[in-house]
Amino acid sequence: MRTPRKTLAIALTGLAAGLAACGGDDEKTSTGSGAGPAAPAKLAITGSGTAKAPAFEAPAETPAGLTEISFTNDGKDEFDGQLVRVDGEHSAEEVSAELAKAQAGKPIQDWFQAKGGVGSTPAGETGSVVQVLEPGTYYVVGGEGPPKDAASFEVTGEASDAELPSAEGGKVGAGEYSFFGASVTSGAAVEFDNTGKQWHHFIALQLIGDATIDDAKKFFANEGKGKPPFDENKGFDTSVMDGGVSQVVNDPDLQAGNYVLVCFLSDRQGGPPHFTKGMVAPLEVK
Ligand SMILES: [Cu+2]
Repeated sequence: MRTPRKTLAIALTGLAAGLAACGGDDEKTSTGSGAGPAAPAKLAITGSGTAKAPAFEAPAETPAGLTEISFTNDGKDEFDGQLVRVDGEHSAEEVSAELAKAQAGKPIQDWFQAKGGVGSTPAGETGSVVQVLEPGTYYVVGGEGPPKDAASFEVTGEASDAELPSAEGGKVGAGEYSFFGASVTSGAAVEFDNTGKQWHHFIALQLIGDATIDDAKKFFANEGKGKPPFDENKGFDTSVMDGGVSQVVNDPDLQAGNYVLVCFLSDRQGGPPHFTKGMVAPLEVK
């Protein structure tokens, strides 16, 4: 099961990720042309170890364009496979330093871009998303602490104007500072679209019984003290997406019911977390 409680604790301090060193092997697993909606390229990322010290592997390169990104968690705990694109040349150590700032809610350098990837994935399971990848150098980060081994890869070729496939389960958007789209369908792919300029993530927590959005707002405003109005074992989260990033999540862990959607991130320039600025909203899963 996913553990939103853990996600909540991590997310309250910023990006749920850390990075210590660049490693990974050069095994190539990507295929496909990367252009056109009919045949997305495939990018397979794996994680191992623990949430506090995860290790990641990724192919050395993958073509730009429409890409199905899978993240297989061969580790012992649940953690995510977050993609970070760096503008220019930046070492794993520099990426790690920016992540630490993000966790502290401090201003982040422009070259550090959160580019989606796969959200929290239970040990032994695989999650996948479809995105349009732009060229550049990427790192895979995730978990709760500095990875034992991070992975980096190149997205090669020209920028693509490919579009995401339509998602049968519906679409949810995010901007400054609200969510758009109040209902999605369980058991189907869902699009998550950041139309804003800030980074956001989508965390959905299933409300218990008659609990309301106001109960959730009070809980978050009270820094998560007391009994949560949502089920700790029924939730879903995306990776962190900078402005303009969107993705189709192939099989989000959303069961029929009423959820609260929340973003715990602060602006890239720092400041209060977004749930204090309006990013707490209802989501009906049908
Ligand atoms: Cu946000």
